[in-house]
Amino acid sequence: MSLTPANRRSFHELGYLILDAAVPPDTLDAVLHQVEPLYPGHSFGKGFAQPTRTTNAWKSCPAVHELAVWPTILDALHYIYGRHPRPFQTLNFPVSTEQSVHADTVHFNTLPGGWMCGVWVALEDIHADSGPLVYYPGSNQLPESILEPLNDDHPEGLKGSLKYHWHRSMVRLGRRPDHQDYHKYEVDAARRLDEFGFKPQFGLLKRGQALIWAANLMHGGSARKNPELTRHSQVTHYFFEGVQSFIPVFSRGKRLYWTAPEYIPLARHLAA
Ligand SMILES: O=C(O)CCC(=O)C(=O)O
Repeated sequence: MSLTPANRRSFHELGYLILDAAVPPDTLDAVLHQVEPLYPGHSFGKGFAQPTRTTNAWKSCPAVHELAVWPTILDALHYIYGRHPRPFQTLNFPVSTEQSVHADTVHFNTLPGGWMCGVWVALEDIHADSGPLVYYPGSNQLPESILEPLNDDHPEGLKGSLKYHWHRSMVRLGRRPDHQDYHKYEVDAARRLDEFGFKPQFGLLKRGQALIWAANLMHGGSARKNPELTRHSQVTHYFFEGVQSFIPVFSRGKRLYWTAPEYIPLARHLAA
């Protein structure tokens, strides 16, 4: 699929773009097959599958690596950003994470700003009841959130339950619950979406389609209406050449928490 200037403008305005990534079915099957053993003790058909993700499977699964550096995707990113993309993390999900709505700018950010994106690839046709990706077109234009000013600006009534919610959400994220303010961010994100009247859209993608999201686009995993359904997908996160990266949730004021990501090699096939 060749993109047009209109696609590029639309991406920067709305914060997302759906692309036919033209990945052959054999490659998508190979991803599914190779990540399966990385979900130990899974129970896709019975309630909540744990874990809901495996991180950086590209290191051991050649097909995950191949999808992370798939030429159609890299070319699309180069076209819409005008710089070479540099993949730095893969996530594979067997089901919806039900992860609260957030923008990646609180997890990964760059200097100069805005040079990060995520690409979510459907490994199967996505059913409306499986908990599709949810995203809020245009929310990428909101000012970026930072965690510190959120301290104590939430209603009193929420305080008792904050710790519990924050713990749950961090466990769902596959992280240790050690960012004390994270749930306050989620509460604030939901409040801002509501206040500015952003409407959700759901990623009912066909197998092999990809949704590119801008770093500041609000998105998450919607609720699984039918827990019997799988929702296999792969997300790859990218920075772009020539930028420095940091982790906002670990940064304090002007003291940014710089990172040196382990970039995913662009050569398509890993040595055996
Ligand atoms: O696919 C999902 O369930 C959520 C993915 C997500 O929000 C993310 O990777 O940042």
